[in-house]
Amino acid sequence: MVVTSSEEPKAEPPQYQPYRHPAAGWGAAKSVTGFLVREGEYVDGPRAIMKMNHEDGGFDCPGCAWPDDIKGLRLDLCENGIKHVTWEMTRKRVDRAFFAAHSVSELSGWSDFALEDQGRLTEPMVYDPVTDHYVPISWQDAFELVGSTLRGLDDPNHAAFYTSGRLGNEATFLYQLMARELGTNNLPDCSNMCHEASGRALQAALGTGKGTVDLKDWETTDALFVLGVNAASNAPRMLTALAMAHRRGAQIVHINPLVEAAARRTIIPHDFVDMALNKSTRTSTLNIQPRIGGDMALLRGMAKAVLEQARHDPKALDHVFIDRHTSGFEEYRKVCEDASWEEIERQSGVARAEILKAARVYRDADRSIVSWCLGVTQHEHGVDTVREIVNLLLLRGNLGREGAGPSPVRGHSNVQGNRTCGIDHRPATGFLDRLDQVCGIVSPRAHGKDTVATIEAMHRDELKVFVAMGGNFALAAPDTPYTHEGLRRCELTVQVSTKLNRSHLVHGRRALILPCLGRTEKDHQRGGEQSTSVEDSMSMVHLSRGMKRPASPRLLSEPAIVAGMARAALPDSRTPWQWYVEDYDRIRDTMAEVLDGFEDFNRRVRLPLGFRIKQPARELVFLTPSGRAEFSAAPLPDVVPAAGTLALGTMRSHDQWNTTIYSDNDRYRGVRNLRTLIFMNADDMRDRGLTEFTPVDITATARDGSTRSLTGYLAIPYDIPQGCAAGYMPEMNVLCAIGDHSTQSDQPLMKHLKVTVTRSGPP
Ligand SMILES: Nc1nc2c(c(=O)[nH]1)N[C@H]1C(S)=C(S)[C@@H](COP(=O)(O)OP(=O)(O)OC[C@H]3O[C@@H](n4cnc5c(=O)[nH]c(N)nc54)[C@H](O)[C@@H]3O)O[C@H]1N2
Ligand SMILES: Nc1nc2c(c(=O)[nH]1)N[C@H]1C(S)=C(S)[C@@H](COP(=O)(O)OP(=O)(O)OC[C@H]3O[C@@H](n4cnc5c(=O)[nH]c(N)nc54)[C@H](O)[C@@H]3O)O[C@H]1N2
Ligand SMILES: [Mo]
Repeated sequence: MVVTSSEEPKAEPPQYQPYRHPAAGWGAAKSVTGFLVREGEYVDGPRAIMKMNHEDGGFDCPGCAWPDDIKGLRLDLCENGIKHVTWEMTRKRVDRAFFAAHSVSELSGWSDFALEDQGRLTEPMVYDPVTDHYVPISWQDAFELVGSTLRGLDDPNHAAFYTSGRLGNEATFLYQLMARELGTNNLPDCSNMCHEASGRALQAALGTGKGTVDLKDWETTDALFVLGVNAASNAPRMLTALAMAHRRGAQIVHINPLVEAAARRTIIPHDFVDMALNKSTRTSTLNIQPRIGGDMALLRGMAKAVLEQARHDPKALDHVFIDRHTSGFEEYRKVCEDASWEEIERQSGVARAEILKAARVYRDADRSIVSWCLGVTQHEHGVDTVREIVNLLLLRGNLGREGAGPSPVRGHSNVQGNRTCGIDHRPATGFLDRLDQVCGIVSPRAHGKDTVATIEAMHRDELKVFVAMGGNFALAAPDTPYTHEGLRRCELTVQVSTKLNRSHLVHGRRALILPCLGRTEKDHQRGGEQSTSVEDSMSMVHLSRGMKRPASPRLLSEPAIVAGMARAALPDSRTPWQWYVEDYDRIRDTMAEVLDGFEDFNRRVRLPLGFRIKQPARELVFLTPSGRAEFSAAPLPDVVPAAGTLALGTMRSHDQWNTTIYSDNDRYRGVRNLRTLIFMNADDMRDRGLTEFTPVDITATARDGSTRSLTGYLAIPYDIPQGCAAGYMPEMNVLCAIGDHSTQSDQPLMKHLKVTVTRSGPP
C-alpha cells in the first residue's frame, strides 16, 4: 500500500477559501520564515541562500531550471527555492542506529513526509533480508555488489540506469559513459515523464531539442503566451519576468484550464519598496481557460485567425521568413482552413471570440514568445501540440531574432543538462560516434528503454538491475502498484540519494542505499575542492560550488559513486575513472571533445555567468532533413470527454517538490490541510449531487479497459472548465495505467486521465 502524507492523522480539519492575494510578496516571506523555523535552519538557511545563484561562485539553486538573472547579483530568490535548499541542509540525520531501530516493513507504514523528514542519509546501507533491516556496508563492498551483479548479467540490457534531473553535468557524463561501456542505452530519466514531447517536437520542427530564447528575449518581447505552467509555484522566478514585462507594456496571455496565481498579480520579492508598500504588479493581460487537452485546437484557432486576417492584411504573415526558412507551409495553411470554427471551439472548449482576442494579441505583436510546461506535454498529442506552438511562431517569423521564439520551462534544475550530456535512451548516431572515438569504447547502437519500458521489462524479468541516480522512482512513475511490483522483482536495486524515501522501501531482492553529497555541500577530491556544472532552461551552463560542510564524512560525490560502480562493473575498462574523479576539469576536458557546443569548456564555464550553448535554430540554421524549419499539419485530436466522464490532470501543490511534500497546504489555490482532493467544475459537482468536501470515489478507465480507483477524496468546487478536474501527483499516479502513454512521446498521460467521479458509499 502507498502511504502518503495525506493519510496521516490530521490535527487540523481541511479548509478551502479561494486565494485572492498577489503571488510571492509577504505571503511567501511569511511561509519561508515559518518553514525555516520548523526546520531549525534560521541561522544557516539565510546564509546559504545568499550564496545561491551568484555571479561569483556559490551554488546553483536546485529548486528549478529557471535561469539566473542576467545581472546575477540582483537577488532574485523564491520561496520554493529557499524551501528546497533548506530541506537539503537540514541538521537531522538518518544513521545506522536509525536503521537498526526500524525495519523496512515498519518504515513502509510511515508517510512519505515522515520518511524524508528524518533528515540526511549518512552512510551506505545494504538490505538484509534475514532481519528486514538496512545494515551498514563499506563503499568498497557496496561497489563490489553492484559490479558483480552487473558482471553476472547475461545481457547488459538487463540493467537500467535512471537519472533524476538533479544530477550535475560531470556525473551525468560519467554515468552515461558507464552504461554505454557496459553495452546498454537503457537510460530512463525523469524527462520521459516531463518534456520528452517538447524535445521530440522541437527536434523534428527546428532540429534542436531545446528552446531558442534566453532571459534577454523575455525582457524585450512584445507578447508572452504562457501555456500549462503553474509558474508561481513551480518556476517562481518567472513571476519577476512577467511583472517586468507588464510594466513595460508587453501583453501576457495565460492559457490554462485553471487561472493560476501567476495569471493575476505579484509582489516582486527583491523589490523592497514594493514589499514595504504591499504594492503588486499585474502579471497577465488576458486569461484563457481551455479544456484539458484543448491547447492544440486553441493554437490552431489562433493560426486560422491570423491566416484569415492575412487575406486583407499582408503584414499578418511574415512571407519572407516563410519562403526563406520554412517548409510545409501550404499543407499547414490547408489544415487550418479546413478546420471549422465549430470544431475548434468544441475541441478547445473556448469561444471563437476569445480565441480571436488571443490571435489579435499575437498579430499585433512584433515579437512573441510562447512558453509552456507540463500542461502541454503530458498528453497523448503532446508532440503535435508543441509542433503547433512552433507552427504559430513560424507564421510571423518569431524565431531567430531578439524577443521571439519557443521557451519551454524545464523542470528539475539540470534536466536539460542531463540530455545534453548524454542521458538519452534514443541517442543520435553522431553523438555515439564521437563518444566512441574520444573515449575508446564501442557504444551499443540499439535504442534503450525509457521509464515506462523499464517498468514493463521488470515485469517480464528482462530488467534485473535498476540503478537510480537520485529521484524517487517508486512514486514518480505511473501506475504505482504495478511499478512497485516491478521494482520488487529486480535482482538488485540501487538508490543514490540524499534523503530516505519510498524508493528505498520498495526494493529488489538485494538493495543498496548510496548516500551522496548535495549541491549545497563542499566536494573535496584529491585535486582540491570541486565544482560541477549545470545547464538551465535557456541553455546557459555555469558552475555550481557547494559551501557547506557535508552532512556526513562518509558521503561520496555523485561522480565518485559512478566511478566506483564503473570500476567494479568494468574491471578491464581503459577509462581512467579514478583519475577523472580526482579533478572534474579532466571530465570537462573529455566532455569538450565529445559534446557539441562545449569547446573550451573549462575556460568558458568559469566566465562570470558561464556560457550559452550555441543554438543553431537561433541562428536560423535548421538541422532538419530539409534544412528548414518544418511546419506540421497534424489532425486535431478528439479530446472531448465522453458523457459522464471527466478529464483529470495531476499536478503539484504549492507546498511540494515532486514527490517531496512539505505540507498539506496549497496556498495559491486556497487549500489547507488537504491533499486527497479533486478540484471540479461546480456544474459537474451539482450533476453528481456533490457539495464542497463531499467524499468521492475516482475511477480511471485505461485504454485497455482496466480500471483503477481512489476512494474518499474530497470534492472542491473550482474555477475549471466543465468536463475537467484536477488533483495532486504523486498520489494520483495510482490512477495512471502503465499502458497509457503517448504514442508520440511515450510520456505517461499524467495530465489526461479519463475518470468517473461518484459520491463515496458508506464505509
Ligand atoms: N516548487 C516546485 N517547483 C518545481 C517542481 C515542484 O514540484 N515544486 N517540479 C519541477 C518539475 S520536475 C517540473 S517538470 C516543473 C513542473 O511545472 P508545471 O508544469 O507547472 O507542473 P504541474 O504542477 O504539473 O502543473 C501543470 C499546470 O498545467 C495546467 N494544466 C493541466 N492540464 C492542462 C492542459 O491541458 N492545458 C494547459 N494549457 N494547462 C494544463 C495545470 O492547471 C497546472 O497549472 O516544475 C519544476 N519546479
Ligand atoms: N502523476 C504525475 N506524476 C508525475 C508528474 C506529474 O505531473 N503527474 N511529473 C513527473 C515529473 S515532471 C518528474 S520530473 C518526476 C520526478 O521524479 P524524480 O526526479 O524521480 O523525483 P523527485 O521527487 O524529484 O526525487 C526526490 C528525491 O531525490 C533525492 N535527491 C534530492 N537531491 C538529490 C541530489 O542532489 N542527489 C541525489 N542523488 N539525489 C537527490 C532525494 O532522496 C529525494 O527523495 O515525476 C513525474 N511524475
Ligand atoms: Mo519534471
